[in-house]
Order: sequence, then C-alpha cells, then structure tokens
Amino acid sequence: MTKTICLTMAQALTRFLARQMTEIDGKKVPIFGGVWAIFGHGNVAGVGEALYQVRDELPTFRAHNEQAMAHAAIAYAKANFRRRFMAATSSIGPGALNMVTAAALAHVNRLPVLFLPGDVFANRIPDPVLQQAEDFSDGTATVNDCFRPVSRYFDRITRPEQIIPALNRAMQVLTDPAECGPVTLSLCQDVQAEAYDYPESFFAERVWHQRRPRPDRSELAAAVAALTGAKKPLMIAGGGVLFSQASGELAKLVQDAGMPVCETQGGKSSLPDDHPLNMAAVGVTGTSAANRLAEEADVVLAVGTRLQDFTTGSWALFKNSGKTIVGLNVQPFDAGKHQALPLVADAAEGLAELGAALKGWKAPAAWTDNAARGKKDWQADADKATASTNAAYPSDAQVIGAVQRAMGSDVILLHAAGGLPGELHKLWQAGAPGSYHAEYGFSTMGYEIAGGLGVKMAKPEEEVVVMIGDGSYLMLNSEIATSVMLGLKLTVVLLDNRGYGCINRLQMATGGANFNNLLKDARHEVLPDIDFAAHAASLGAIAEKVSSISGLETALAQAKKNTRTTVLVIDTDPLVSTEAGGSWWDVAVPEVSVRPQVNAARKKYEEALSGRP
Ligand SMILES: Cc1ncc(C[n+]2csc(CCOP(=O)(O)OP(=O)(O)O)c2C)c(N)n1
Ligand SMILES: [Mg+2]
Repeated sequence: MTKTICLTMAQALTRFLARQMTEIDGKKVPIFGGVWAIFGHGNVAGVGEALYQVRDELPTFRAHNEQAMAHAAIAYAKANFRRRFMAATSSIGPGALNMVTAAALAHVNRLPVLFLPGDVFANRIPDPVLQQAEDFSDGTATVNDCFRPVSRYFDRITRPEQIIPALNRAMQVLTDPAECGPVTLSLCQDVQAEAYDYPESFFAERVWHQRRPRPDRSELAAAVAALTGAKKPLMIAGGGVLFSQASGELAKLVQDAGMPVCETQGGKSSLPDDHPLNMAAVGVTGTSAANRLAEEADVVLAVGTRLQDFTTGSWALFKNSGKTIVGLNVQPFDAGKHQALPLVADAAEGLAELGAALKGWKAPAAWTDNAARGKKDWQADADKATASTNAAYPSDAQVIGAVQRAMGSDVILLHAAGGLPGELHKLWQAGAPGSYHAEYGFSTMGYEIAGGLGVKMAKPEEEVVVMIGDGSYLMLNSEIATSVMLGLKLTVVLLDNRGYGCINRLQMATGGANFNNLLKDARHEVLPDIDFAAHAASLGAIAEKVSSISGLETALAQAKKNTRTTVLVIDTDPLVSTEAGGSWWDVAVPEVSVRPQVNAARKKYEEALSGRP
C-alpha cells in the first residue's frame, strides 16, 4: 500500500518546496532561496501556518509591498542565472493584484518565480468574501485570472490533491531554460486549509539540473554555411548568454574567429567591457562602435536575445538588405524571429559546437581591425561624457563616471527605468558576467531598490550598487527598510532631476510641449522640494545629499565601508543625455496637430520610416 501522510494542502505545498534542490558548484542547495510573504485573509491561516512549520529549511521574508517583494524574488533568480529562485505569497484581492506587474516583468525577462496568491473560497459558500470581485456572468472568474496572460503556467487549486500535478508542472517550467518564466498557483483559501492523504513519495528530495540542449545537425550546418560566407559578421550577446553562463565559449569564438560582438541590455557583461572586440552596447542606447558595424553587418549571429526594439533600433539599424540573421536561442520562438536561420540550442553548447565547426575560419582581417579601431574611438567619446565636472547640475553620464571611478567594475550595478538605462548601457564599464543587472525587458519603475535587495540575497558577498531616478524612487522605495531589517546592505545613488526627465526629453523630441513630466511642468499649487535623504534616513538608511561630483566620490568611498544601506542623493540636469552613439527608435508621432513642432517632428518621423530597410 502507498504510504501517505495527512497534511493540509498548504502544508504539503511548503514541504514539497523545501525538498526541491539543485547543485551549485558541486554543492547541493535548496532550489528555493525562500518565500516572500505579506499575509492577509486568503493566506495567513493556510499558507502562513504551513510556512512556519518549514521556516528552518525554507525561510520566510516579510516585505512592505507585494510588487516589491516579487521584484526581490525575480532579481534573486536573475542574479543566480536562473539556477535558484524564490516564491512570493499574498492575500487575496489587492495583495494578489499588486504582484501582477511583477509577474509581467518576470514573463518578459524570462525569469523564474513562483507566485502563490490567495484566492476565493472554492466552495463559494461565504461569497462574496472581503476583497472578492463578483463577475455577473462567469462564476469561475476571480481577479487572479489577471495572472493568466503574464504566467508561463497558471493553475487554480480548488482541491488539495491538485497540487501534485500542478507542482510537478511548476517545477518543469521554472527549471526549463526555454519555457522559463513565472508560474502562478492560485490557492483557494478554504483548500489551503483542507487535509488530504498525500503519498510520501511526493515529498522525496529531488535535485534539479539545468538542461543544455545541443544544436540540431542540419541547423548547425546552415549556420556554419552562413557564417563562413560572411564578410562582415557580427554577434549580438543577449541575456541568454549570461543565463547559460556561456561567456567562456563566447570569448573563444570571438577570439578564434576575430568576430566582433555587441551586447543587449540583458546581455551586457557577457564579456568584460575592456575586451577589444566587445563593441559593448548595441541599438537605440548603443555605442557608435557597435552601431556602425550593425549597419553594415551581412551575417548577424544573435545569441540568447529576444531582439526587442531597443536592440534592433526598431529594425532600422541593420541596414544591409542582404543580411542573414542566425538565431542561436534555446527557445524556438526567439530563434526564428525575423526570418532568422534558427539554431535552437543552449548558448554555451551552441557556441561551442559552432566554434568547433568553424575551426580555422576567420572574419576578414579588415573587418576585425575596423571593429577594434571603432571601439577605441568610442572609448574616447565615452571618457569625455563621463569626465568629472564642477557643474551645479551634472548630467547622468557624469554621475555614472563618478560611480565608476569610486566603485570600479567589481560591483553589481543595477538599474531599470528612466534616463539611466540608456546612459548606463552605453557608458558603464562592466566587469564579470552578471555584474551589470538591467531590468530593461519591462523597464519597471520601482524595480530598483527591491531588485537590489534580491541581488544582495543571492550574492551577499558582493557590493550591490543601485542607480535610480527620483521618479522611480518615489514609486517604490519601501524595501529600503527591509534591507536595513535584514542587514542586507545596498548602496543607492539617487539622481534627482525633479521629474520624469527621460520622458520629458522624449516629449520634446516628438514635438510635444513640456507638460506633466518635470514637476515644474505639472499642475501644482506648491512646487515640491523633496528631501530624499531625510526620507531614506527615516527608513533606517544612512543617507546624505551631496552637492558635487567630487562630493559624490568621497561619499561613495565611505559608503563602500558602511555595513548598512546607504542612500546618496545628487541633483542632476533633466535636459542632458549623451549625444554620442545611439540610433533611431520608433515612437509614433501624431499625424495631425495644431502644434507646428509636432508637424515638424512628424515630417522627420516619416523620413525615418521611409529609411527603414
Ligand atoms: C511603472 C512604470 N510607469 C511608467 C513608466 C514610463 N516611464 C519610463 S521612465 C519614466 C520616468 C522615470 O523618472 P525618473 O526615475 O525620475 O528617471 P528620469 O527619467 O528622470 O531619468 C516613466 C514615467 C515605466 N517605465 N514604468
Ligand atoms: Mg527624474
């Protein structure tokens, strides 16, 4: 007879999660780094009680905002190159829906996270319960259905035994490099508390390993044929290179074939910035070194990238009309984008096999030399943009220069939204793989501080530096208090340009009036003068407002020594961004307007559209 154990569904769930393991550097560790939780009715009695039972093997962490705690969980997975991840549980209704944006963030960035929102009573007897939305035509609909389009796998648990197949599927999705993304198990409140005789075998320890699919022979042959015929080959390294930990294989192919490589936001730090054939950032926020080559490239080997519009300059960047794209990607959906020759494989395996098959082949020397020269030219431009200044309102680039000089390249630098992503993509000189952590798939304002916390949980020995604008900070900053509470130190550099600087610049570039972006241009009775240092200090951080670039460097040197989260605030210029580099980006401009500036911008827009190959 099958041996069983009588547990509530929630107890079975947490016991199962605690038994899932993985191997990192030959050492067996739990695959779940813990569970983030904010309790309410809908999870405190069921999941809450069950988490308490396993608190030694599967730690629970309390946050201040459900979206933020999910950000922390997601950043943790990214910093672990998807080898380890976390769960996030909420009450029903608003607590659950606070996590939907974070679910979308994980979905877009292909990052594993297990969402466990509480849901309504499966038995429906007490309906409508507090925080339950009522659908007049569909008795099965609950607000948690909002998770469906932003989950790679969604299930609603209405009977306790359903978690047996549901958790099996959840683990498949969370650990599969191609399918990887958020999983939502929506847990009906009454079912969390319901007991069932679970087979003991369900709780057997399991060790998960990352699958590394090797390329198909005919796809490999087609890719090799395309590359050996190339005169101007260029590689794009996306986030998949980092997830696959394929930097070694990438460097070897770059070196052996003399083939230059450029990096997406997700792929930056695949190679150190100072590698002579790393052209660094490509696309809308790209370097001149990368974009010059992208314009001419005849074969583009796109590795582990989603080819989003910032990478392709809305498909206006790659101007060579005869170009061939080879899509090396573990996910066929990405590998075949834009009529690419698909090369479906793990990045490390794919690059290694390509390298072996290309043995002896080299890109034309003139192309390789041209690339290396372009990189040097770019570096001179970048050095100019990031040089120190005495200006009262420095640019973002000048602040980046200060952070780089004070902190070096051996920190993990994190950012997500505003003007900083573009400037950092171009200008930050990344070091080791994973040292540049951009959330630029969804570019969610408010990811930064909670994301930094997740990275620090994953890499407690590393110095984590968060760069954030005033807008993002005001949207979501509460996990500063959590970082202090947990003793997880962050260094936060807050650039206060008094509003949404980058959107204001985009507004002007599309012919718009200065309107509703900078605080001074928004309807107000009193112009806000926000004391960010006082705010951060009130949450427990060491905080200081600095008045100059050199003051920032001094404060950063001290922040390095601090053991508590430190927030440094500096006023910056909202109107300046780095001119050098970059490429066109498709943002639709109104076709008719009473504003002549809009009409002029529309004319330029139409010219750009007609130039798109
Ligand atoms: C949640 C969310 N809302 C809106 C946006 C659109 N958006 C992108 S950047 C930005 C302004 C960010 O302001 P701030 O953090 O101060 O950075 P700055 O643009 O001033 O550099 C806005 C509103 C977004 N990315 N995320
Ligand atoms: Mg701002």
